[in-house]
Amino acid sequence: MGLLTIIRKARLKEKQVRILMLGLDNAGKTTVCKAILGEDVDEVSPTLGFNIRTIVHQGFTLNVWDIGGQTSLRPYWRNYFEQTDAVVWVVDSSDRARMEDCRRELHELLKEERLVGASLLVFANKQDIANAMTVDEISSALELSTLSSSHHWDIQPCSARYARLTAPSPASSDSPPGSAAPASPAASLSKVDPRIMKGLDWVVAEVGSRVYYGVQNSAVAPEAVRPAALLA
Ligand SMILES: Nc1nc2c(ncn2[C@@H]2O[C@H](COP(=O)(O)OP(=O)(O)OP(=O)(O)O)[C@@H](O)[C@H]2O)c(=O)[nH]1
Ligand SMILES: [Mg+2]
Repeated sequence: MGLLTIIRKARLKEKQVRILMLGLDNAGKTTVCKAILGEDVDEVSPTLGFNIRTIVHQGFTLNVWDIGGQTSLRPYWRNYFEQTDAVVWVVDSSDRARMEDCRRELHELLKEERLVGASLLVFANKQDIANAMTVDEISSALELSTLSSSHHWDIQPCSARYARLTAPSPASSDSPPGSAAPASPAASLSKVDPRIMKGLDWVVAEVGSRVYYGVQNSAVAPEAVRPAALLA
């Protein structure tokens, strides 16, 4: 067993997970992070470098690298590949015009040797927008099934602006007089789309299983790869 393998196993045993969050610009990567952390999703601007966010989920510490997706920044993505346990690829499901760009960038990314064996979670974000592409349409447009020989993958539909969508408007309370006060907008801001949390569940289950059954970033034998989306 090589030294790097030993280090990776030790890190996973400590339940430290390194996640790269990538995707085209405007996909909603930063907003997804903010939603998970219960921050105000209205306060977001394009990421010009990267943000590191720490998310504790099911006893795992997820170190999430949220990296800017603008075209000029994409050549720098490779600086972050080392020791990646999982890639979270965020898609703007309403951006039909750039879905082919999205497919190309994803497949280029996953050719990278340092990412072989890293699990892939696709967030089909912005499902709240009318006429957003469905999970099936996005899976097909991104040709996810062709990635099965090298990566475990799953796809989750979601909306990072779920908190905003579900926040009660101040004038809309229909509580009878004397009843408990309705949830304040601030309280509802901390709500996150449960489908995002389901995606994180999948990531920790995937990465956690390697502690016992294998080591991340080793080449995965094709027969061992079973996309969760197909198992459901
Ligand atoms: N309707 C809707 N808008 C969203 C959603 N998620 C993000 N947005 C909006 O999409 C825009 C881009 O969001 P960001 O989180 O900055 O996107 P990003 O992927 O981090 O972009 P870069 O940092 O440039 O790579 C913002 O105006 C967000 O408010 C969503 O689920 N629904
Ligand atoms: Mg961003």
